[in-house]
Amino acid sequence: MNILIINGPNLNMLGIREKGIYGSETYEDLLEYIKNSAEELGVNAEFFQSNHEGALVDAIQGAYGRIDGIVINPGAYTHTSIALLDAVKAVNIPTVEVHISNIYEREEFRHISYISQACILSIYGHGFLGYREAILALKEHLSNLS
Ligand code: CA2
Repeated sequence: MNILIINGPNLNMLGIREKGIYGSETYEDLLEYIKNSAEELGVNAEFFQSNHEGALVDAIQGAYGRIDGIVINPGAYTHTSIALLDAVKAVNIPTVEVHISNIYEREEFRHISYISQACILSIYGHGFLGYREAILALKEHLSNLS
């Protein structure tokens, strides 16, 4: 089972500022955590991070025919991007949305998630654990399909 983990803008800056919201661990720590989780859960994980909306769309399109499930934290594009929503709809790959923080308990502009409409599940406010939960949910979802 091949899973693509996509992280959007500024997630590469984790641990540098706003530690009260996102914690003090870095993006490299996050990758390490997801790699270990994926290994334990017996899935093959591939990683992509970009600060550019079009590059994120390209990564989703590039998953077509190759990847069984997507875990995506679109960062601030969550709240603005119809292009990312359309990309997930276009490839029709089971996708789980993850947010480290609880976007629904923060500023009102973070309460909208366009991509959630195309996702089988949205996980928010569980920190790094949310990524592990997302992989597990995809595993369950995909095993129910086969
Ligand atoms: O909670 C999440 O995972 C978010 O997707 C993180 C995004 C934010 O725009 C979303 O509303 C919620 C931000 C990514 C990290 O941004 C940083 C900001 C300052 C310092 C370090 C990272």
